[in-house]
Amino acid sequence: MKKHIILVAGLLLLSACVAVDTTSDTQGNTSSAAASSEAVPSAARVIEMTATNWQFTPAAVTLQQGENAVIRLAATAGNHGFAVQELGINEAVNEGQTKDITIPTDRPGTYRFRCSVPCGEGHTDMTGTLVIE
Ligand SMILES: [Cu+2]
Repeated sequence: MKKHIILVAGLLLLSACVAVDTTSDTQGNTSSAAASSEAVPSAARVIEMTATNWQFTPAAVTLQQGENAVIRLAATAGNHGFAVQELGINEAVNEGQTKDITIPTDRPGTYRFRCSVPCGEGHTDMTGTLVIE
């Protein structure tokens, strides 16, 4: 089930931006996705997310309390950031890069994530919702 979700997300990524040459090999290749990321626990759930001008896709993520979760953020257009102030997360991802962001899930709640890198006119609208339930 999870592999199917990852595969679908990977295909979406692929179709959304064929020009991106990411360092990970997750695009359509789920079998080695976990092994390619040394910092990610093998049991972690990976949520594929893209940052473009000017939105995160998906813009809503729901995680379970206590699970190991990683948001694999690909900046497919523009330089962006991913910040959750309450969780102490602030990562910058340049265009063409993919970064794995480990999400602490020990505190349930609804959090706002936002772009933390000034990226143009839509910057302040670049937000999303992270729910830990
Ligand atoms: Cu921005």
